Amino acid sequence: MTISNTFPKLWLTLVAIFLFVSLQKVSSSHLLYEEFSNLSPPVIDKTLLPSYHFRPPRNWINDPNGPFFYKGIYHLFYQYNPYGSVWGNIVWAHSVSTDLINWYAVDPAIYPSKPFDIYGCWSGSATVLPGGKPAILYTGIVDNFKTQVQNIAFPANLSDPLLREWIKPDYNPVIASDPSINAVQFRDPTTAWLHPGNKHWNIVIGSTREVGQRGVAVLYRSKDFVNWTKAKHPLHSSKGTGMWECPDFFPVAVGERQGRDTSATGRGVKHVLKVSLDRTRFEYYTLGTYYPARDRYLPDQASVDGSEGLRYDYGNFYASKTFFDPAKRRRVLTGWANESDSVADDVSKGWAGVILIPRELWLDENGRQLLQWPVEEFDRLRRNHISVANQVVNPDTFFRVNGIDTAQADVEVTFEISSLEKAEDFDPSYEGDAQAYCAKNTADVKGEVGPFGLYVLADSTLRERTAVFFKVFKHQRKHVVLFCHDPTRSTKRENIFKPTFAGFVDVDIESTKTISLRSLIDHSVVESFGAGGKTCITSRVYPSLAVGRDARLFVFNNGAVDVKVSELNAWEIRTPLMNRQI
Ligand code: DQQ
Repeated sequence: MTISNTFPKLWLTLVAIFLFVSLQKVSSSHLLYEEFSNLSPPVIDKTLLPSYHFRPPRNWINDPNGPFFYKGIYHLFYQYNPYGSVWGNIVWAHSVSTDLINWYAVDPAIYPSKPFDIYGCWSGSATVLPGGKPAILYTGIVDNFKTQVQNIAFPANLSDPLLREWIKPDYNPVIASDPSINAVQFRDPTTAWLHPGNKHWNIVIGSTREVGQRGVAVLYRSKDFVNWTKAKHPLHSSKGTGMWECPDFFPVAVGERQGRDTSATGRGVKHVLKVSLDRTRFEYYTLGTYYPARDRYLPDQASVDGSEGLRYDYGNFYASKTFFDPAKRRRVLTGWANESDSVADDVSKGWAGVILIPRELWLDENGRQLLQWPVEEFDRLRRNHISVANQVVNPDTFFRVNGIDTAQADVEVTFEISSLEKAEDFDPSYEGDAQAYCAKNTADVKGEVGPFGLYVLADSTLRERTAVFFKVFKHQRKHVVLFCHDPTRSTKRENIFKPTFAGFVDVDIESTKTISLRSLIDHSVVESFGAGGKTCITSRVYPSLAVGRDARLFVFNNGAVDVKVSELNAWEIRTPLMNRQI
């Protein structure tokens, strides 16, 4: 046996021993495994490493931070552990791109070095000030993790389009909590917007109040971006939702796909408030109206303001952030997907976490929800196209989509339902809880209209497969469409968390009888867009057979009525430039 053969095994044994004795602590929303936060394996296990989703070559990442566009370049920062593949030692790593798909890494922009951030540089946002100067507001951790403050940082050299160096002025922190705020639950400042009346800058910071477990978006304002004053009332708060992490507040155009600058207000826009719920690890958003005269945001009556509310993504998607892209006049959304394997797996594979494909985001013409779609630049990675047309999938059958490798692929398919007559009645006890329904009625449970959809990352025998599917029900003289990700058979490996995720799809299936699906498949990531981006779901899966060239794609129908694939287009996806250091 050679030394190089022995080394990884020794390493794994060490990891197992450490894990056994590990004491895990909770630091903010992230579990802190102190022993592992500085452990990096000698060799990275790339078997299931995503190829085209944004990641550094190794180690842990979480929240996307402060995306913005400057002098022709997109900047993306993210929470990064430079020393290990579990959460800890967090810095703002920094990458740059001209197309949001190919990325170069530059040195971390912000890292603990000053009394006002010595225990950590946590999430925050960027604002491009008039005249084009970007500013970052981020949360600094002080006082032995017991206090969170807000700091500012500016580029050292504005003539460098890569903005490699950032300066944290000594007058930081610019915002400290006051006695009315819980100092350990006070973080993640938003991008600022200009108040249309008094021209003050406004931001909100996520927090919570003990009484009523109220999630709070604390409002601050400033004339000069440096001196900030807390407003008397929060911009918004909601009972029973707990700590609001990573709030995001921005306008969307009514009746138009084009994005709006974060400071746009007034007629022709609605506002969106998104929060990430520390308690459930899901996000929700409301659509509503911003009243600048009262400094308040009020969600529309129809917009559920709590953990049952609308989500960008009903799967593994958290700590998201949008920015306005002035180059293409669009609002772009970035989000983080965590791993769902074990901590021991993450330590031994040497990497954890991905940023999902940036999505363009706009208001649905029905005004009831947002729509999302991968940014158009992503399509440039497509190669080796195959298509299928007008293929009927009879009940209890499936067929393989041949001709391309599908471990790294993009699939678009439109299903046509032969008849809705037989649709089952929807059990009202699942009303508002698509996920509970799909957890019980997985893709293998035979139905009437569906389940039908795709098996992705499947092996040739279908022992491993992740099902992405729809099911249609009757409900109060209408039809209800359910969209699910079922990874319960995604791997033969044990000790992998395989949560089923699901959402309802707001479509008029009676009149169209068709529904579309797009799935981006990337080794251990499945990111799906139902009905043109009305309902999105992301899952992390860890196949052991359906790996690399052995990964297959199938279309299936486990319902009792025919479904036709009116059109299916699939492409292999090229690996883009992914964070080469410059
Ligand atoms: N992650 C950051 C916090 C934020 C949390 C720390 C959300 O600022 O609240 O890494 O994932």
